[in-house]
Amino acid sequence: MIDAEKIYQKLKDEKVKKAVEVQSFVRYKMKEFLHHRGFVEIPPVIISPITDPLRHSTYDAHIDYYGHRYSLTKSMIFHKQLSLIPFEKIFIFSPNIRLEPEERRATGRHLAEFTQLDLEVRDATREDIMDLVEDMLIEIIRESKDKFKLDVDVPSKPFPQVTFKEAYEKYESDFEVSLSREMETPFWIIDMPLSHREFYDREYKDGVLRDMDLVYPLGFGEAASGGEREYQYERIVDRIKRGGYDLKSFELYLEFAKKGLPPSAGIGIGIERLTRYLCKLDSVEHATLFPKVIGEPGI
Ligand code: ASN
Repeated sequence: MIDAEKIYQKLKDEKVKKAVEVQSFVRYKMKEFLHHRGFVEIPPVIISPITDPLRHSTYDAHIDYYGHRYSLTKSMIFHKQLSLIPFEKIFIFSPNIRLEPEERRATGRHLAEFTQLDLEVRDATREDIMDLVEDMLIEIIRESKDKFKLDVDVPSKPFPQVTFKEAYEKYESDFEVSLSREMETPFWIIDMPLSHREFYDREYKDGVLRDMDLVYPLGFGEAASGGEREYQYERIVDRIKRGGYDLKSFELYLEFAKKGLPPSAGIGIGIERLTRYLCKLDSVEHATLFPKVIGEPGI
């Protein structure tokens, strides 16, 4: 049952009000920053026959319309690649639906509906994107801290980097949580193995990818993920097969890949997670007015 009283009280919660104000400012500043760097904002895609299959388990959400099956967008990765046919640099405030399993509820970082600032740049390297994100976050954290008197440190460049292998050897599978608790500044985990990521992140050594996660310090966990992309038809086919997928599920995407996709790199930054980090909230559910908390009905 939907708890209307709880939702009503949340709308009067000063902590939530402030977080949404901070988020509004963050979105405005992100747009400004990216416009200055020559990016074009494209509108979000909410339903499509192609969406991110995602490596981790989420339940599929579909709607059927005139005999066509549309998925609700889990991420716009494929549309980002296609948007680089007309444009060199694009971004979207992309609403994503991910019907996450119950066990993710306790992370404080997952909602069934959230928004990511998703950006992609033609002919870019992973390092170009890391450099851009560092500049953008430093500016946004500094300006939000000043405007809202936030208790957050302004990081400096370059953010520390650790490879997946180093992190795994030190902390085993829980490395992201352990490192996040230990660090005092945002940092990158790079070179994820193929088994941990989707087929669209580019492989450069046997089974190692040209990709990266940005992680917040003080236990706030994953902030963003991205990488360089596979864009050549034959390589994409090979990666889909090695990922254990049926080629048929990606028929349409493969048709586009055959016609030609530009090389690119990009990243997606969770907006509610950034808000949570800036405002030091215990959960992303307090970073938005109408959260879809995992396992709990919302409006
Ligand atoms: N937005 C991510 C990226 O650019 C993909 C995702 O959200 N799964 O790599």
